[in-house]
Amino acid sequence: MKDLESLMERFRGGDPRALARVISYLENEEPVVEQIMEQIYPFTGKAYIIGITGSPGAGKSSLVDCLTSLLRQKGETVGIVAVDPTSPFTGGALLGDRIRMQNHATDRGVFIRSMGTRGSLGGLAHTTADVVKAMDAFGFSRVIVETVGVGQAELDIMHLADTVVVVLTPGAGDAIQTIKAGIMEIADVFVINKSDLPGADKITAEVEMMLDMQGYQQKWRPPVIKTSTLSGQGIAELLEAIENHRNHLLQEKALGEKRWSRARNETLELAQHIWQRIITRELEHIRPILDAVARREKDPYQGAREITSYLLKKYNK
Ligand SMILES: Nc1nc2c(ncn2[C@@H]2O[C@H](COP(=O)(O)OP(=O)(O)O)[C@@H](O)[C@H]2O)c(=O)[nH]1
Ligand SMILES: [Mg+2]
Repeated sequence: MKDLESLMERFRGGDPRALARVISYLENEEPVVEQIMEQIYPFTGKAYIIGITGSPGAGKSSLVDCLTSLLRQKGETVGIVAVDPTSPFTGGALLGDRIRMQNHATDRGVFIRSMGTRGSLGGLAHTTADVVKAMDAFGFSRVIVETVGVGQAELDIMHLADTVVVVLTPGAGDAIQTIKAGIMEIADVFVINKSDLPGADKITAEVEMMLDMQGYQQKWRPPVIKTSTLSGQGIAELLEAIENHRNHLLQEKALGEKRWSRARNETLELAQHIWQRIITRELEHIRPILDAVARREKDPYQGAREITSYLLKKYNK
């Protein structure tokens, strides 16, 4: 494909419009995805990936904005993926986000992309992982993934981060709800944002207490950091905590392991999705086997074996 060749050339040359185009392809699951991945994957693995999750309105985007400014001061380049599955505006952004983004609009060292409900083969988490790879391959030294922490999909998305930051705010029940959502377990760093509001100390103590109760056998105890994006309080400390966690992973040789199991899971999931698709596509052909099981002429195990051997024969090329 000729177009792809010139697109990739511009991508390698650092043209942000080429990156935007590549991401659109990845999001829309065009057949070209596989060709793009073949080209960009060898260049991935250099960026450090930071995940930021928390309830809507917790201040995630504001924190990303502050962190980005600080990272830029330190000479890092930053790719940002904002994932909001609840937003119907695919590729769009909330008004507040748009205004914030303007702080970095003219900065070549920053690239921001919003993603909505659109998922492809493997769903939103998988597409997000591919978009992160594109930013990584493009050469950003840090990629930040912001996602609304409400359910399993967001937890899945956070698995692609090297360091996961969970954002809480002063307010009744917030900490307790977070445990229920299973987010507590994936946090490497806790942030109590809006600590300019009353109640910040209380929730900080609550989280520390929960960490105490977990009776940390792990070598890393997530720090709890109070921030305010209004005053800038705690932002430098947050970045330091992220870098500390990164150093911890490197020291323990845990970063490589983390990334190894990520690559493994991703590949296996993809293979499973491919098989699921094949089965769906072949439903008409395997129908007689299913009917035979329904008539109790074959048992389900026998039926499954026959389907498998039929598919293996057919797709063995
Ligand atoms: N008081 C206070 N408000 C904040 C702080 N950070 C963000 N906000 C406000 O909280 C609202 C939601 O922020 P946003 O960053 O969009 O949250 P997100 O939905 O988690 O991305 C906005 O009106 C922000 O101005 C903070 O540190 N203190
Ligand atoms: Mg946001």
